[in-house]
Amino acid sequence: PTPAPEPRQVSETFDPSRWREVTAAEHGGPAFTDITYHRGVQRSDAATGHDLPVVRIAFDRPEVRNAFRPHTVDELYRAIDHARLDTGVGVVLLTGNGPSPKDGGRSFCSGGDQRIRGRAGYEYADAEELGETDQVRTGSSGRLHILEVQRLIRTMGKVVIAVVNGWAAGGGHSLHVVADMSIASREHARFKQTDANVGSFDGGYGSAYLAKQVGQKRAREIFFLAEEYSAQDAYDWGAVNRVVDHADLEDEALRMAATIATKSPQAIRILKFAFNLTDDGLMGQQVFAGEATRLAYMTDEAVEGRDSFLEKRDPDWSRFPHPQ
Ligand code: S0N
Repeated sequence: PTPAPEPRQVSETFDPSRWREVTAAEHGGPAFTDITYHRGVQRSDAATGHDLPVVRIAFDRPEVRNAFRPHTVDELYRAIDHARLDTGVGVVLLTGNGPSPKDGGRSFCSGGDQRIRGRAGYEYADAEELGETDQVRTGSSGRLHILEVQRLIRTMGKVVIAVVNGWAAGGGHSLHVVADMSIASREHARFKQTDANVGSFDGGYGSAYLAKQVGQKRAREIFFLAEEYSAQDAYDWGAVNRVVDHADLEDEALRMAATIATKSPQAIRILKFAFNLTDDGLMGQQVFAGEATRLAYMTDEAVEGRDSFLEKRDPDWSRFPHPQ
């Protein structure tokens, strides 16, 4: 096969020799403008384009600290969902490109773009910003659908790692909270929950699930004081898994992804849902129980149930034991 061209350098932490761009033709939608989407490639096999089971999805609005507008969220949802549906992908790295060309500031994500926040949510700027699919999906101008992305991350049977290269603020902080794991740049990761500064609040995973991670008192402090804290603070409080040198951030994230890829996909999937279950209430039970149903479908007993219906006869369960 023709070797894929090396992708453009989208970020200072990005190594183009380890990634190929997932093209619009491949993900089946319009080309992304607010995010970048890459698939990991085996370094030694880069010429043959041998894919690794990991993708890198990054906010690409560094001039506004990677704040998201509705269009960004549409793209983010599409890319994550594409990775969810790809059975060759086991791990999603979620990060932010940068630094900012304006002032060199680094950011993972600074949450909702406050410039276009309206009274009913975040508003699409104009018809041009709306892709065809967006128009079908929205039907109205105001959106708060970052919460849909949170639920997608939560309910997909793959591991999502937040690679925090700079600011994680507001809704960006919430995305790191909802990710399965977080890895942070020692020098540049900064955490700040600004929701209450701007009269916007994540009363779901961003706050209540954060409290499960760092404890009630600390979570309330993070929201009520909205102070800045470092990667080391986040690590000490149990909110991030690893703190690494900025230059090693994506290398280490890829190493984590490669390790996860050596494990049983089914075990990882079911463990993720098991970890989620009690915090997600009946939805957690539904997702976990769906796995039980999926596994049951693989048994002769379930096949007998289906076949008996299709063959218009009573099922014969006599071959199947009643487990103790
Ligand atoms: C990130 C901060 C702390 C960085 O500070 P720093 O380094 O001093 O940079 P600035 O000079 O402040 O910023 C550089 C340029 O970037 C623009 N900018 C930064 N953040 C945003 C933003 N969120 N929206 C729009 N523009 C942004 C600055 O204006 C500046 O531009 P110029 O150069 O032109 O002056 C600092 O920037 C900061 O505090 N940012 C704001 C963080 C914030 O409050 N975010 C919003 C919080 N709320 C949400 O995210 C809600 C999201 C949501 O949809 C939601 C809804 C319901 C339930 C849950 C959620 C949820 O997900 O949370």
